[in-house]
Amino acid sequence: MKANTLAVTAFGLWLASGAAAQPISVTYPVPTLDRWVYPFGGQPGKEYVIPIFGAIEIPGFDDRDGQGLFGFTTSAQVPAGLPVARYRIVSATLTLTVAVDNQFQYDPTFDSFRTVLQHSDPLYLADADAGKPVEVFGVGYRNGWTAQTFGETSTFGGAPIVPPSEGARNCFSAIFDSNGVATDVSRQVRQRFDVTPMATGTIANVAPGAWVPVGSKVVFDLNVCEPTAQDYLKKNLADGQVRLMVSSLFPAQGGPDGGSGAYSAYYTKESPLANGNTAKLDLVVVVSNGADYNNDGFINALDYDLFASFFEAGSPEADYNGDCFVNALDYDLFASAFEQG
Ligand SMILES: [Ca+2]
Ligand SMILES: [Ca+2]
Ligand SMILES: [Ca+2]
Ligand SMILES: [Ca+2]
Repeated sequence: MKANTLAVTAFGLWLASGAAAQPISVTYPVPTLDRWVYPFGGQPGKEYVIPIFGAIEIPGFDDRDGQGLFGFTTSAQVPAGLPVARYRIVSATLTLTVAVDNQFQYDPTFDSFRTVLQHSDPLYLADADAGKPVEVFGVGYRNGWTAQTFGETSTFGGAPIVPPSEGARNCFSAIFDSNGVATDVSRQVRQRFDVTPMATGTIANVAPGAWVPVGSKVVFDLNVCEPTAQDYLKKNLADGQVRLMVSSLFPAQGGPDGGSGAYSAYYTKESPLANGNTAKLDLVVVVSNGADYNNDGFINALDYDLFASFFEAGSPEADYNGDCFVNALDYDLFASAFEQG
């Protein structure tokens, strides 16, 4: 009986404090998995470092050749399994630590695929700044693999388009359409299209074009305002894990100047030197109760009034779909959820 009384009291307090869902901040200092996605990795998932590089227009290899998969299990702090519309990502930041000293030049800005074509190619465009950006994407899968089945040590790929490994990777850097369908961008140079990543890595205290010291933090502040990125991350939270793929067109082979050993590499959780230097994810998310906007357990006029007051104020609490704008689309989505009860 006493337990019941306590429960009723707690519920009463919760009722009295009914308010819009508040953002929660979570830091994941160590990934659940980190994995070099490279066809010739000897011990997938167990590497001490993950080198990120390209094999530009080299038959048998993807342009984005050495990629890095980073995963973080989120379900203990952010409840999984809810309808995706219940999640809103306010910010998401991946941080990696550079494991090699002065081995690549810092480029914090977009480079077209045209900058890594051969000089003789009619589409070739000179790179306006030294280095290539290091970029982060959502993760796509092929050959029946999914985020649920592909693990840290799973096999790299299936049957290649061109042997030994072109177009074959089981998980890849991807862009997504409005339905969440993934396109592999690993062969974007030979397929001739530019891509917009979720983020480009930035480094404090290193000037663009400078060689990057070991231990530098590369920070990827994900563009959560971009709807396909927001949707990807919502689905990830509903699945209970956030997975990101880091890749770059730094040419280890190929490219206009034949490639070089100038590319970046990052510590993994397996590295003896990784203490405090593993991949880290910082999230700020809102988990709402849908149309029960004041979280009092009922859907009624109080919810409509609360949403409308935020909407009229143009406040972020009324950004129902998480695209960083408060507009008629949000009103429609809320109204639809409200009507469905
Ligand atoms: Ca690992
Ligand atoms: Ca550049
Ligand atoms: Ca309510
Ligand atoms: Ca919106």
